[in-house]
Amino acid sequence: MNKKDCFAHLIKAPPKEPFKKYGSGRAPMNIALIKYWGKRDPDLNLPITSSLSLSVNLYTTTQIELVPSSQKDSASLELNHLCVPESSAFYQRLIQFLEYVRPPDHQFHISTINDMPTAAGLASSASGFAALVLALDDLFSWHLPKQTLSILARLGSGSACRSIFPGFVRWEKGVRDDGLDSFAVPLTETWPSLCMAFVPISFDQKPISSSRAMQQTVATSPLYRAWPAVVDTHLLSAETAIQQKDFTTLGSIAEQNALAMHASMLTSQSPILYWLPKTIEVLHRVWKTRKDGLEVYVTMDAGPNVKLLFLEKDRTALFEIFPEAHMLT
Ligand code: 2P0
Repeated sequence: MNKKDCFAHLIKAPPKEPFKKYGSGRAPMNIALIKYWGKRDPDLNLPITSSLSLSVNLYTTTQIELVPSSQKDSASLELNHLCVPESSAFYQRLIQFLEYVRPPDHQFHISTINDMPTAAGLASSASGFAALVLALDDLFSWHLPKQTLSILARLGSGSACRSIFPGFVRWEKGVRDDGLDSFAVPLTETWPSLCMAFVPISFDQKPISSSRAMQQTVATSPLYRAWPAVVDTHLLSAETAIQQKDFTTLGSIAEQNALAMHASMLTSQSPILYWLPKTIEVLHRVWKTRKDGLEVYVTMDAGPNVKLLFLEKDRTALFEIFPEAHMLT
């Protein structure tokens, strides 16, 4: 099954007129505690391993409008009230996705507002595609189950399938070639005193997209061979730690998982290193803080920025050591 067949299978009947004029959707950004790194199918964004994330308090809100082609000859896209040029990768990626659902003789106008910087390693493609799918569900009155919306979001960007849900979310890798069993599932546990903060390092464009970086790591890193088994172990330990509210275990596992992911990319050909000198300074500050008795752990994604994990009781002390941090939860 290719992407087009997946859309046809999941949406069943094509949308029928009269359409609503507008649809809207809002979805949280998510940060993986156990990372998705590597695809078994790059077209359908099917992962090699399952992953586990926490949805945070930053959102993408998207409004989508359907306009007859007689009034508009191509789609238009606004991001944070600014027009996105048709030549940009962001425009192309979104519009390609929308082609699978565009009714004949109509064009879309999309307006999207991000709480967070775009393409800065503080991933907004996850909340972006999740909000877009929710807006389409509203526009076309599909009333699809969350599981199906999660699969549709995955077809836009892998990690977007997790942003359909709040709280802790596990993305089941699935085993089917068509990916119909690869979707996110929310965990029942909540942990209000668990905090995540963001330490900004750089908002420059990434040197290599996460999609390309994943492919290169899978194809060339000798360490990647160990990754699937490492993730299976980390997932089990992390979910047990969440159930038992065992912060030491959850923080240690999340930090080790992120470092293992970066180690696998560093050993790919050619090496991929998203970190900047300031990233390493923050890592050393975290490890010193922990040695001094304040329990804080890091996680990092495909970018130089650092996320901190800590408990609410340590928040004031933590912000004295990391005054540049911003709360995410
Ligand atoms: C994650 N990342 O689990 C991992 C950790 C980055 C590092 O998912 O190609 O934008 O759209 O499926 O989801 C970023 O990759 O990649 C990501 P595509 P995506 O959050």
